[in-house]
This record gives sequence, C-alpha cells and structure tokens, in this order.
Amino acid sequence: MTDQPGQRPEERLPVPREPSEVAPPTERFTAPLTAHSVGLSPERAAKIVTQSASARWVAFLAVTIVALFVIVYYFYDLGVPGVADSSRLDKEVAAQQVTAVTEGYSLFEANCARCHGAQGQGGIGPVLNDQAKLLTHLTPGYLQSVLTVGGRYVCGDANSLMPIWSDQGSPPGPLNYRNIQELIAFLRAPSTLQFQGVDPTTGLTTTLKGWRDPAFVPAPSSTPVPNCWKDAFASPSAAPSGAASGAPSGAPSAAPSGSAAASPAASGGATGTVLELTASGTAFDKTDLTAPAGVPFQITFTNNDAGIPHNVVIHKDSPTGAVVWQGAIFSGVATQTYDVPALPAGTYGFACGVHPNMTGTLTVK
Ligand code: HEC
Ligand SMILES: [Cu+2]
Repeated sequence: MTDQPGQRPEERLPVPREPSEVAPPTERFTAPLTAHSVGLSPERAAKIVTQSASARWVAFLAVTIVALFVIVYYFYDLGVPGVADSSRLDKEVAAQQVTAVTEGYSLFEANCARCHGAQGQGGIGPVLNDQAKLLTHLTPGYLQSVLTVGGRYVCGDANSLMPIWSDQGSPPGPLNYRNIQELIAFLRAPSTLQFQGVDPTTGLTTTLKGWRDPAFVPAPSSTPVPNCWKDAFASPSAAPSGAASGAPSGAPSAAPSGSAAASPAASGGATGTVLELTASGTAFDKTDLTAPAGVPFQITFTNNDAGIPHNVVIHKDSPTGAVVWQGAIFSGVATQTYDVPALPAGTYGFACGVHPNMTGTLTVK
C-alpha cells in the first residue's frame, strides 16, 4: 500500500516483532542493606549540631553588620545629633547653594549690574542690597514674579525700564528657570556665605560674600519697605507722615511753608535763592551747594537722563542721615523747580532718592 497523492497518508501500524527479538527484562539494581540505614552515627550527629550552630552565628553576624551599617549610614547622611558638620546631606546642600550663588553672581554682573549697580547699590534701577528690603520685600516669590513679569510688576509702570527676564514670561525673556533660581539664590545669599567671583572693579577673582545679613533686625521706628520703591520718596501724601517721624521739628513747618513758599517765591523770585542742580549719566553735576539759613529757597533741578527717574532728597548731616525734605521724583529729560522750606543753619547731605550713590553736601548758613 502506498500513499496516494491528494489523499490522507495511509495509517501505519507497528509491525509485530518476533519474541526472540524482544530483550529479556533486566534485573533491578539493588544496593546492600547497609546502604539503606537511616540511623546517624553519634559523630555525624555531633557534627551536624556544630555545623548548624556556626551557621546561625554567621547569619547573626551578617544581620548585625547590615543593621550596624544602616544605622551608621543614617547618621552619616543626616548627621549625628548635636555634632555640627557631621551631615553629608547638609554639606551637599551647602555646596549646591554656593554653586547656585556663584552662578547667580555672574548672571547679575552680566545682566543686572548696569542698572542696579555692581553691588546692588542702585543705579538706573532701585537699590537691591538694602537690608530692610531684603528682609521683607525681596522675598524669593517676589523676585520670581518681578523677573517673570518684568519691572511693571513693581509699580505697575507699563514703560518700566526693567525688562522681562524669565523665559516663562510673555514675551519670554532670555533667562531660563535655572538662571532665575540662581539669581534669586545670589540676591538672597546671606553674608555668612562666601563664594568666588570676579570683582568688576579689579577684574580679579576674589572671595565675595552674600548681601543679606541674617542677623539684621529693623529699627523699631523704621517705616516698612513700601511695595513700590518710588513710594519711599515720591508720593506727596506720604511725605508729611514719613517726615514727621524723621524730623519732628522741621516737618510740621516744612509742609505748610513749602506750599506757602510758592507765593513769596512768585513775588520775590528775584530776591529768593535759586540753586541750580543737574543730573546727567546718573550723577549730579555739583557735589557742593550752599543755601541761606532760615529762609525758603528753590532748587532748579534738571534731569538730563532720558527715561531715568531722579530727585533731590536733603538729609540731616550726611547723605545717609535722616530725611529732612524731598523733592518729587521725575524722569528725564525734564526740569522742575523745587521749593525747599527754610532750614536751620548746618551741614546737610543731599542725594537722589532713587540712586543713593548720587550724593553731595549742602551747607546752610
Ligand atoms: C535697563 C535697566 C535694568 C536692568 C538691566 C535690570 N533692571 Fe531690575 N529694575 C529696573 C528698574 C527701572 C526697576 C524699577 C521698576 C519700575 O518701577 O519701573 C527695577 C526693579 C527691579 C526689582 C524690584 C525692586 C524693588 O524694589 O521692588 C528687582 C528685584 C530687580 N529689578 C532685579 C533685577 C535683576 C535680577 C536684573 C538682572 C537679571 C535686573 N533687575 C536688571 C531696571 C533694570
Ligand atoms: Cu537718580
């Protein structure tokens, strides 16, 4: 029988074999009876006992070592309580902060120093390194907002000179999330933090410190930092209350005589003293002014810096002394005539309220 093409193969059945071809059944392998003994010799039993005891010891030691390692590593990471500087994590965080501050410093010098000053002392933009400001005003959240929204966030001035810096802003600025974080780290760096940076005056790499004094406590009499920096000087409504605390003797007479001075000045303009003062390139043209004691006088103040706000603030004794009188802030190019009330004889400092580095001496005699 053969398979037919196109049909199922034929079944093939096993061919029966001759009985002579079938192998005889093999005998099963058997071991001698002794091999089947299950009993333990006393030596063997003793050995097993010792062996399992040492095995338990090994396991115990292994677990102990792992447990000790976990405990030691825990303290290595988090620090031994009461032992300063023993924490690896703290050291790592501190090192990262120094890195961020160093980066932030170079970002600041490259992008912000031209307006806010190399030390944040103020320039075209407001002061940033002021302790009271750093304490209450320049918080990380606020800095983040200002850098994302731009200078208009500060006083609502749509034409603010300060651009948007963050690439999250609209329109996006040039700095990314990291850069912003680094800038904030730098602006808020405590004075206890030291880092390496290029000193803009010498061009050499030196050790620098953060601006913020962690121990700073504002004087109880100090006025809180205003939300809009211009409010500190400009607003005429704020001036009487601000000046009243600063100069109790001069202030009450200052405000009424300031307005009253308008009529004497109008009639007696020829006799009244008029001082000339000009601001150009964020600097006053004069560092010394002289005014008569006991009579109101005027300052014709010319601001030649286009778009940059300036004013004149008269301080007691020196440009950093208590504020005696302040003129309105206005942007250049413009000229305004300030009416200054009568001042007692003495030495005064004058400064721009926006740019504390613009200073001079006013002698009243
Ligand atoms: C072109 C000049 C300019 C540059 C550059 C500039 N700023 Fe400003 N900045 C200003 C002005 C002007 C203001 C005030 C905002 C306003 O009222 O118009 C200001 C305001 C601020 C304020 C708010 C201050 C306050 O008292 O509330 C912060 C913070 C600030 N700038 C940070 C920076 C940082 C950080 C950089 C660098 C990335 C920078 N600025 C670059 C001009 C500038
Ligand atoms: Cu100024």
